[in-house]
Amino acid sequence: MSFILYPISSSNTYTMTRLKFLFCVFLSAWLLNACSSSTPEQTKIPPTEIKVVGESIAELTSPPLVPKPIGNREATKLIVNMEIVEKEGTMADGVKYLYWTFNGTVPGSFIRTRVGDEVEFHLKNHPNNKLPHNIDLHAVTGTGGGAASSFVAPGHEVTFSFKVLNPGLFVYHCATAPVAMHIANGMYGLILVEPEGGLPPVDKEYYIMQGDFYTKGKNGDPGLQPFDMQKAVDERPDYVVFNGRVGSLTGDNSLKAKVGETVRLFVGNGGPNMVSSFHVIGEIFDHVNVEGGGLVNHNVQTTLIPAGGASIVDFKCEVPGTFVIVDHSITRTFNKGSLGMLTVTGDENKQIYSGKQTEGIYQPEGSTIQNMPGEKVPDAPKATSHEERVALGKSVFAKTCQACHQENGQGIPNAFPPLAKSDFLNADVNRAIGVVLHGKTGEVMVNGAKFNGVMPAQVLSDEEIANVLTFVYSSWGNKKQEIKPAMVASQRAH
Ligand code: HEC
Ligand SMILES: [Cu+2]
Repeated sequence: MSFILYPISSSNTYTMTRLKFLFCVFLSAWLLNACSSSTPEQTKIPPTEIKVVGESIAELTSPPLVPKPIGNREATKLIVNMEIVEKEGTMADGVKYLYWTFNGTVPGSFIRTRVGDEVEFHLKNHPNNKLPHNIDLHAVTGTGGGAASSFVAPGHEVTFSFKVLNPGLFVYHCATAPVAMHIANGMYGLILVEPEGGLPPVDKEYYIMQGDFYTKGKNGDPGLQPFDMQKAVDERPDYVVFNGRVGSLTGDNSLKAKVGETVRLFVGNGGPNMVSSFHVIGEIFDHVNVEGGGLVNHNVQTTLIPAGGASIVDFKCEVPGTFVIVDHSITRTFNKGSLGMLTVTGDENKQIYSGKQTEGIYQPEGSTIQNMPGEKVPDAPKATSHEERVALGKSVFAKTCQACHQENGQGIPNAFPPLAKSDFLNADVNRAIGVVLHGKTGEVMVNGAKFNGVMPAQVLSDEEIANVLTFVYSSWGNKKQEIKPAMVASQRAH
């Protein structure tokens, strides 16, 4: 947390002038000329009249990097050289995709300007490309954001100029028909327009852009995957990712910072369709330039980034750890790829975050006895017959297993495997006892379907485990076996 004033809007001085003016009008009704002695406010130069000094070539960077801050430099003529490249790349392990790119990356190069700059944009379409393209920059005031003037065939270059009038973080994208296809193939990026005097300094700045991808095959299907227009029309993406691919910001690619540093993320959403619920797990944004504009919000958990929109967020890294960057529309994160990481190194601060202090057993709803580790499990009634064991086991099942495996043992696809007619269960009794005793993680195949979840170890007595498994084995088409407490005891000893 910090409380620096945080304007990106250069209209703040204007607002102040107005307020002061109204204040004066109000006051002067009571005290004649009370304000007349004050010198006239230094009036802000309208952006259209900001003088351009000299000329320079824009520094462009590939994600997740951004060019260095503008700081106090005067408005200038800024030359931007952008090359369109159609090229094959990796969407995920074993999955290839033919990307269409601005400067060879998805998202395209980051462009950093300041209000009043006169941008001379050179757009080149590589001769090996198959298609014409163009660019629509949301920072442009003018028809099509430059699209009409920038339409360019393979092997050609076009030039157009614009003056940047509004500070903020803006998306650029290709706008050649079919637009959805050009965007879906990766043709988007960000252009930052800094206000007069620049943004408040921070220690680290990074560039992240979300995009949704539509492939002929399902998520994970290997090989070169062509674009699927119908899925795009239906808004059913197979991949929702940061920076063009699964894993662009994880492991070795994760963003880095040190404890004590402030981090600013320039976050865009290329879409073409999905709206992002942008969140960093374990951090709170100290400032958010809402929608990339001049409105600054504070203390924000999740910020909404529209398709074709952006946001600037920053926060201070107070404690070390891995902070997971997500679209909080969470199946996208865990099933479609929108997961990144920020690794913060440095000293712990136990006052801000203690880490794990104690651990007890927590069982989900419908569960049984809550025992602390080492506590004795209470005695359960002893069954004297198979039928009695089934009856007792049924109530253990209802209290303990049903929440996950469901009332008739049918499970839930992709989450909890079935116990009804389970080939895995019926193949090996001791293994099944082991699963209940010790829990289970990792991949498991049940009746031809893959599961990869976590079954917590069950805190039950030998008697109860014998009962519940006897009930399970005697129900729903399973192989009618009685499990004796001694069998459980011998597995427990393993
Ligand atoms: C919190 C949810 C949860 C609870 C409660 C739970 N399980 Fe499971 N169970 C799972 C998951 C998830 C798996 C698959 C684990 C994996 O992917 O490795 C599983 C796997 C199994 C398997 C092996 C796979 C199969 O379908 O044959 C058996 C047997 C089993 N559980 C029995 C039980 C019994 C009996 C109980 C109650 C005493 C129970 N489970 C309670 C979630 C649960
Ligand atoms: Cu294009």
